[in-house]
Amino acid sequence: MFFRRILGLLLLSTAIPARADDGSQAWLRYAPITDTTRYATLPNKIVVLGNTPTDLAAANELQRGLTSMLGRPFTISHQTEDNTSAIVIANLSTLSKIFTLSGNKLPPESYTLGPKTEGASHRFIVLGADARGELYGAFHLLELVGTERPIPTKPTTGFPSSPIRWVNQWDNLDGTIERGYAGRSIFFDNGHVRSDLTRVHDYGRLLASIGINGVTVNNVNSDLRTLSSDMIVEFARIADQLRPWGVRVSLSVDLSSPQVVGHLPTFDPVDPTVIAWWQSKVDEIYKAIPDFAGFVIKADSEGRVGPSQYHRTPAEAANAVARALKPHGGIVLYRGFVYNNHLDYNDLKADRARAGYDNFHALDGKFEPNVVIQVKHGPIDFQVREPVSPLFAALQHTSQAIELQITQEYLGQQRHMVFLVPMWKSMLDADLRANNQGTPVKEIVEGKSFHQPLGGFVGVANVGLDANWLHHPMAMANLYGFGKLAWDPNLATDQILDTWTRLTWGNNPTVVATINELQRHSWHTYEQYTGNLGIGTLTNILSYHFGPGIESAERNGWGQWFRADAQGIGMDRTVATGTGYIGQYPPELAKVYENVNTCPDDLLLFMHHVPYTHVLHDGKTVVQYVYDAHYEGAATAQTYVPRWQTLHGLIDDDRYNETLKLFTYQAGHAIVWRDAVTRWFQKESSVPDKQGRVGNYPNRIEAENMTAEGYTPIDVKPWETASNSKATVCNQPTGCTLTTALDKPAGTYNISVQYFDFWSGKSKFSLDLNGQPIGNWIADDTLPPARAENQPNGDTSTRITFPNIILKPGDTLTLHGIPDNTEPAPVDYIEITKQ
Ligand code: GCV
Repeated sequence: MFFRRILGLLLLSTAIPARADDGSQAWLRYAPITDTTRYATLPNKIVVLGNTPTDLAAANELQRGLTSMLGRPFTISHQTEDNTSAIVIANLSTLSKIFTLSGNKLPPESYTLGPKTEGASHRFIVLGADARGELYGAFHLLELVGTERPIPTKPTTGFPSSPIRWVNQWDNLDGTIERGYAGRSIFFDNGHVRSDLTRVHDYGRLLASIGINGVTVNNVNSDLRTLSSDMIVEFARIADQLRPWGVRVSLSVDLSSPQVVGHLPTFDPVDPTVIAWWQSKVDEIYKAIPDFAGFVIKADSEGRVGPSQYHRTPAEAANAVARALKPHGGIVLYRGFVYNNHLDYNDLKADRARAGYDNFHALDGKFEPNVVIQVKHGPIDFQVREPVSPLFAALQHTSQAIELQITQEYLGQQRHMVFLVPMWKSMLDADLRANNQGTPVKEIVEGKSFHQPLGGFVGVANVGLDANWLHHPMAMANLYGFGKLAWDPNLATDQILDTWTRLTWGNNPTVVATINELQRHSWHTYEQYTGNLGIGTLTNILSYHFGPGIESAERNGWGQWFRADAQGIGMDRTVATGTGYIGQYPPELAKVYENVNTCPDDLLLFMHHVPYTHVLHDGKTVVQYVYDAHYEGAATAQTYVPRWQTLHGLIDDDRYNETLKLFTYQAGHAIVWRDAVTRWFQKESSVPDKQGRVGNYPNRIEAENMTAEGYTPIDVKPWETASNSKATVCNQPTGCTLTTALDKPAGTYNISVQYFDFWSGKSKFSLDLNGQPIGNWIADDTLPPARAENQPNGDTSTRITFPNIILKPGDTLTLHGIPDNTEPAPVDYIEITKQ
């Protein structure tokens, strides 16, 4: 008896392990909450008045979520007389079955939540303007319970900011995803729609829970078979999966389709045969997909054909397609991302940033009402920092949607944690001062500023088959945050973050505070170690947009230039002496940017060419700022692992370990970035780092300076992506060794090995101290994430660290490497730091 009590006490005092979690439920985990009493007034019965798949989805979701979170069974009934005490799910038309509605005017897709008590009957009403509104109301109620917040005590209404709240997926029909970093497509495989669309159904649920109402399922670089009759039948299967969730399918289409698919001699958008083709093709689509949302069009951009081939304008092309969609209620999202990628670097007036405005502003007012121009948030391409696109202010008679990128193409590809809501908020809140009035971007795209009928938000999501959708557990905050901002761009960053964290990781205060704090500044940190002062992400833009590759941006036709030379750096975009880009902004804002003294420092190098010694508002020179920011950012990235480790045991092991691995990787890669960028600036500017850090690494032993058996040194390209610009490689199948004698004072150290991990092989490594093993590992990470990369450079450089190693003078350290396939067990350096 006594022992049993002791055992019981022991069991009670042991933390209950969190349940296993593969991340697939994201923020819809419905984990049991601790204080269920405050929801005691929610009746156990759910009465759903309608019978459409969306009505039922709302009821099932409430049942599933409330049962799981509150730990008592909820039942679903369709009997209206059963509603004496019930949660009633209804919309404006179904509710009239039990109540007389007087003057209910809910905007489309909105909801009202609240109790309604009459005598002994206690009802909690989830009233949607329509079926989608019911669903959004149900998810809102579940969110309140999941975050342990009070539920409404009087009717509370929620409504979306704008009608377009879409995600784009850049999925190819073969199953790959352009700029996708979380596995293969959930939609396609091997040229067809997948037979098993379970994940698509689950994706619809996730999207509905954050108010998204449309998905463009295929890449904007559209496969030319997209509009073939066979494919349309297949796309209809995707639409069937998403329909219950109120999510409509749209397609990216290539403007040459009338010619390629329809076999017409032309695709000239004003040709009558082409117009007729679009009409019959659209009619065919609506037969298969009655709620089809419309088309996204990328044309005259990055090798895609377009109306310019026939000397037609984007308006003529967009309108031809839009007129075909109009009778069915469909829309065209025509992308503003039209630019020439063969610019002349020697032309000092050439400027890619000008392209959006130059191509579209004269067309303002010439588009059909069901055309929306989809504008990337900045004028270049989702860099770590850009000004907001001036096109938003220039289109005052045209509906617009802002395109934001959830997939982290230039922002660490879901191997670095970068919480993007603060960046998006800065774009949405940016006040362009069009017509000398307050015109924040969010109000322009909502259609408010210029009284446009349509508008909204498009997020490039690129989820994949990885169980947790985006690969990095933290990255899901971006998908969630995108939906929340599209619903209400006035929501505060902290509110979005805190809600996501609670729903995803639980309400434990330590967990919530730690994760919120990790995420909150992560964009700033990433900016610090990848590209400062508006210069852009200094990544290899000719390759995977992942690791550092600084000069790749210069001297080519892509126009992501920063025009560095020995004296200075930055694009002169002024009206006075530069490309004139600044003149595309409304005058009040242009005046701020034009003057180097009033231009905000974080956009300085985007707008101006300045000497490296130009003094910023905080008193630092440009070059010293770059050094300091990189050291500070990389140092912050080193704190992620120990901060995360404080959560061990407080969250499930699966997601704990997955995140720990990613933070460990990020810490190492942040150092690769730091060293590459700071060394490059020091070389280019010839201005040394005042703190003497750059190029001076006293704790490093370069691999090429160690005693080698079999290993040979090679030059790394670009030079800045390896320490001392060299790696050593082993071309002996049996393996090679690097040995060094240590002269460290006796003590406890961390030993890090910086090596390169290619896709093409799984080299084996082991590290010995005085012949005793410290550790061994296999270079089997799939880095860079997107594709195969088989060179030592900033994409493939990675590190492993062994902590708590006791050293004394005279120790001998030996690294063994065994190559695999075409990966020659490449090594950069070993770094030994005091614990
Ligand atoms: C889908 C950038 C990306 C491309 C992308 C393009 C676009 O250039 O690197 O992968 O193509 O933008 O948005 O169309």
